[in-house]
Amino acid sequence: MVASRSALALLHLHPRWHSRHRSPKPARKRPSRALDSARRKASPSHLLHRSSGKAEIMTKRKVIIDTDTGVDDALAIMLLAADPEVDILAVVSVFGNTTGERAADNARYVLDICGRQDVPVYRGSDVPIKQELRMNPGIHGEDGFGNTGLRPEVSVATEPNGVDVVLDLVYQYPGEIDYLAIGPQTNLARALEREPELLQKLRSTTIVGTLGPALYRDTEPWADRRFRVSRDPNVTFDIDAAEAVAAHEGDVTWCGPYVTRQALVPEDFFIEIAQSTGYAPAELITKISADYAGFYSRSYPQPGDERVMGINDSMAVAALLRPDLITASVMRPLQTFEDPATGDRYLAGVHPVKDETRPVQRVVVDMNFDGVLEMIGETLRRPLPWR
Ligand SMILES: [Ca+2]
Repeated sequence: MVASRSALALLHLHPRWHSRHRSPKPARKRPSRALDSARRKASPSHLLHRSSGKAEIMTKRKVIIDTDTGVDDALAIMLLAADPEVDILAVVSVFGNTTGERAADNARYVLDICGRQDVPVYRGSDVPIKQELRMNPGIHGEDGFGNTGLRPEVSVATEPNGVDVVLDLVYQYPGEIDYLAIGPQTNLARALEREPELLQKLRSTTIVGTLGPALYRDTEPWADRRFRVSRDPNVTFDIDAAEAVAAHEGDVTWCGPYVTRQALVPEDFFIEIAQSTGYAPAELITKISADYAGFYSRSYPQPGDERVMGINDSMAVAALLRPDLITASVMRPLQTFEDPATGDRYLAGVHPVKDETRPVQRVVVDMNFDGVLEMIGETLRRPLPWR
């Protein structure tokens, strides 16, 4: 009896554990419109796994990455690019930390550095659904890469459009894809306009955004020191997109700054790995993060003036790949709040009202930060090539 109670407690704390390990739904045929079929042939989604002398087919986890590639996005992409059990079907760009164009090229650059030329990158949304375009040059530099000017040998083409590719992949692999959105949710919203059941056709959707869980009847959830610096740009830069995602049913997990800003990693952590290994991915992080770490160190002063940096987007990757690292989450409907001083609008998970009709989505409350850091360290110390 004790054992079964423990098992229930585990499921309660980690509600996605069950859903992440369910069997994929049977595939449904649908014609592909924009997908590069050559790429699919080049990267099989199955690999031969040998154990106990017998050959077994092990299905890789299929992931789409939707990114406004800045510094922490680069690290997040690396975590997925290095994982032999992950098949990155596509990387789609979105404006945010930088322009959509640079976000695409930066993602290409990261993947090339990691030896993952096989992973395709597509241009997604360059502007929000309705509101004016805003970006984050003060944190990630004009180019998203700390004004280093690094660019891939070949820029990402404007066609096919990333939203078309996402829809094609979802129809090709219904119920099998884990979607990771680590920028504004504009691509998701545009895909939802065309496929209202998108989130139900995905295996899961993990998003960096929301203020987290609002206190009971709180009307000002943004008034928290964790948000005083850069707030929640992924949501505020396109609130209409965020609201569209929040309004649809699906296995959606929001991992916002409430969680991610708690983990400020010493800059020396990355410098030490780069210097001791000489590996290109770790060296890239140290190259592009000098200004980024300066921003975080000024914004969140540390004892002894230690320089630190945020790893926001890596938290979402950890939540996706290692749900055991989520130490607490709550299921909540999401509600929009407006800060009258700035006019910025936010989403926060609120307590359900009587006869609640809004979709209930998962809001991460806390994570095992040491576990996430260990995951990052193991990744960056892994010799190339990563495939
Ligand atoms: Ca991001």
